[in-house]
Amino acid sequence: MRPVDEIPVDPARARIYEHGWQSWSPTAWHPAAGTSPRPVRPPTQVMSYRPGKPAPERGFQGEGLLAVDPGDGGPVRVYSGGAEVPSIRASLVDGRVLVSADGPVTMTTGPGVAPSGPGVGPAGSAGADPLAAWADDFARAAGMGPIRPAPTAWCSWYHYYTDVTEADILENVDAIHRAALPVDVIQIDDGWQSEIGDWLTLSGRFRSLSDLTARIADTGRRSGIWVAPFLVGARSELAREHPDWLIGDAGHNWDQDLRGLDLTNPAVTDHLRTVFTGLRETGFDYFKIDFLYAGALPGARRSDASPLEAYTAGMRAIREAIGDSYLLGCGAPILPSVGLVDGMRVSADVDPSYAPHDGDLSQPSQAGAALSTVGRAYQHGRFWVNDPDCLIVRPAVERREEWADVVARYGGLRSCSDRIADLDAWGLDTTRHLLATAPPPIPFPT
Ligand code: 9PG
Repeated sequence: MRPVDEIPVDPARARIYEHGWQSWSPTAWHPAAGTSPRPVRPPTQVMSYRPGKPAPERGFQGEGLLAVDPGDGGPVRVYSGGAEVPSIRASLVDGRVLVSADGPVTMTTGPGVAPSGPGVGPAGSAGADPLAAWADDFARAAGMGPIRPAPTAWCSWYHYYTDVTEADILENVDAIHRAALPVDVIQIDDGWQSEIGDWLTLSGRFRSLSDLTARIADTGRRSGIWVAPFLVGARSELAREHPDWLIGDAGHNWDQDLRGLDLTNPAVTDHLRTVFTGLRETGFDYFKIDFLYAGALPGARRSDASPLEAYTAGMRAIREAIGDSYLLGCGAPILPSVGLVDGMRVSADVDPSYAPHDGDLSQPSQAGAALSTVGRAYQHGRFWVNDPDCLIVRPAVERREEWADVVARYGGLRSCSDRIADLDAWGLDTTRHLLATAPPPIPFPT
């Protein structure tokens, strides 16, 4: 880490904005005297924070972006780095915020002070959001084209999880149709595939994807599918057949160790083209691509391309294969994905429980999902359409009205994920209303 700046602040009012590496990494404004969320269990550093870049014990570490509001009425200073996304640290020492970084960083000052609201900025402040101004410049530098409006979707994950069956999908297609819910896309999530990495074969709970997409099309809807294209499970056939395609440690989930793919290997990008071309031909034109961090793991690859050059090549191969299908990123390095996806998950997973089970705000919980949805609100309409994660409003969801309010205010992409039959009248009305009122792909009013 090299020193970058030293700012005298009002220690009681100063705030620091820490931008996390990927979709699930907590992202918010914090009191400068505090410490940001940390992984509670070791594998979480890789899976939900930044692999190989643990934050210091105290203070803050933004990945490619950090901002300091001195709390004395002075301008907000926004620190950001280039293509390799430096880690930028800040800590409060004797009335000064010390900023350091492990790569080149530039500083801009915002036109105003950070917006107010819980977790958003200092109480009582008002004015233009300096992060919005920074994001306008970043998008321009990334050569961003126009942002397409997102379709509305129903997603199988937050009720069925990995146990989802073809019959479950059809039950909900039918219920959505009968209730005339304004759902454009039926999105099949994790559980359809035979293994993580084996995207050409089905789990025992699905019989035929082409029959399923045809049934969905019969109701006038489109089909969407979840794939974790850069992730490989130890149990998969792909891991057995192509050990030379694998890189790094991508964590542990589904009771198995996980690796990433070497996206600098042309055989790997050819394989990805085959997978996505096949899914497109099966009738899908909406792709939720997940665990994308696994394509950008640190470490050596076949060619000497950097991890983020490799990541970009993998993303481009997918885009080529799916044409103008809708592309939603998830578990994705945020800043390196600008210009590569239509929509982006900007938060940790939502969950029927309000608080994360282990206290880690990168883990499934309404609190974690709301934190970064608010903390990245300015990215909507500038980088892509923000996906705050699915609306869930069945009676079993704790503090469901609060989650519906977050989606109403900060949700760009509107998707729902309850079993429709479980909804009571309030849940069904709220789902219908929020799906029908998706905002345009332009920045939220501040
Ligand atoms: C499917 C899910 C859903 C969800 C995604 C993603 O082990 N983990 O750290 C872990 C993190 C996130 C996660 C699952 C596991 O959720 O965000 O919407 O698609 O994958 O498995």
